Amino acid sequence: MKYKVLNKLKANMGLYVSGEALSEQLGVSRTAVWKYINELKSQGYIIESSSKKGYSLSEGPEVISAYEIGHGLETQVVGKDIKYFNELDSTNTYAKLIAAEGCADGTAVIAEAQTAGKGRLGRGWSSAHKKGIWMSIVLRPLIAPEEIQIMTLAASIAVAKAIEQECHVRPGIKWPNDVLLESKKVCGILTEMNCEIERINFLVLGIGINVNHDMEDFPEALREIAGSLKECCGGEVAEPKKEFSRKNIIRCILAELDVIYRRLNTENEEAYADEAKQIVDEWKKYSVTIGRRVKAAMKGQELVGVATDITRDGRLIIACEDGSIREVMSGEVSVRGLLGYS
Ligand code: BTX
Repeated sequence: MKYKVLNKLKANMGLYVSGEALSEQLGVSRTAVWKYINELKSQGYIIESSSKKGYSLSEGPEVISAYEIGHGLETQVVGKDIKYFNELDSTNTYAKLIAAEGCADGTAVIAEAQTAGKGRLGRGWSSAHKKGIWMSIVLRPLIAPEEIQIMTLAASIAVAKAIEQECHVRPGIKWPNDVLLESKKVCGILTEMNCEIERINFLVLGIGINVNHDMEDFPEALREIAGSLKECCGGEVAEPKKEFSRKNIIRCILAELDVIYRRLNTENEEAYADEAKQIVDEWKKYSVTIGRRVKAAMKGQELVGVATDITRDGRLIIACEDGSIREVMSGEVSVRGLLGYS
């Protein structure tokens, strides 16, 4: 009902709607209307109240909520259930918890801030309040555990496409799934999996995107390598930079992932192979890794060479300086010229 009140106000943006009209049209008491208005205000909506004229919603800072993201979202699996929080330690940690308790396939967990955001390999992820997108998606794919990399490539493609749509720039993807703009890291993806030998019970795709950060919103140690959409494509320095809609970007990612996930989630091997090939081909179009000199840490060994391609299941192929050809499945790969590797 609260959102019915909101929709009436949205339909009359900037104009007053009387408490009486709202109460009559929605069939609730005026006290109930007043209660819903207060709840909406506490969520961040800017609503003027006048004892004579009623209530008026004005354009204010973007409000994100499960309702705002999910309303009108035409996905079939991904984002059908959205859990929204003002703050969590880590959306991945929470998502794993609810996944183990049996939450629906495609459930998305979103927080305005993370107090212990996680990066890969035990690293941290800086997650400033209301500046970025800190989101984890629970998936229960039919694919084998060793094919999981394809899902993380798919996630980075969904993020890249969402950035293209919202910011009208083309990002690059550093293997496996750092999304970069102007050589700065604007997005990181952490995939965690719970599996048996032959099947995945669930996986959690954790997506962190720096959206409306100014440089001072990043800890000092990150300012050389981290960037935000606002910093990288919000306009000239002299002008107030443009902020981007986190809601639109989230909705776009959920929609993209929904399509890819449903196509991949098939027991028909030919259809799966075809879809995986399309993902790999699409990923390569965004790659800022292939054809570049790379350093990779693998089982305590350092591989140095040129990244030549990725395999059908997303492994990076490196033509090493010692003449060997190696495939890297996970771990850290530095690309010369990017993020501090010179
Ligand atoms: P990563 O290991 O590739 O990147 C982590 C490294 O990146 C850090 O060690 C630091 O140097 C740098 N870094 C930390 N925070 C940021 C930032 N905001 N922007 C740019 N660089 C940064 C990438 O790991 C995976 C990150 C996933 C984050 C999401 S957020 C939602 C979900 N929940 C959660 O706890 N993690 C994921």
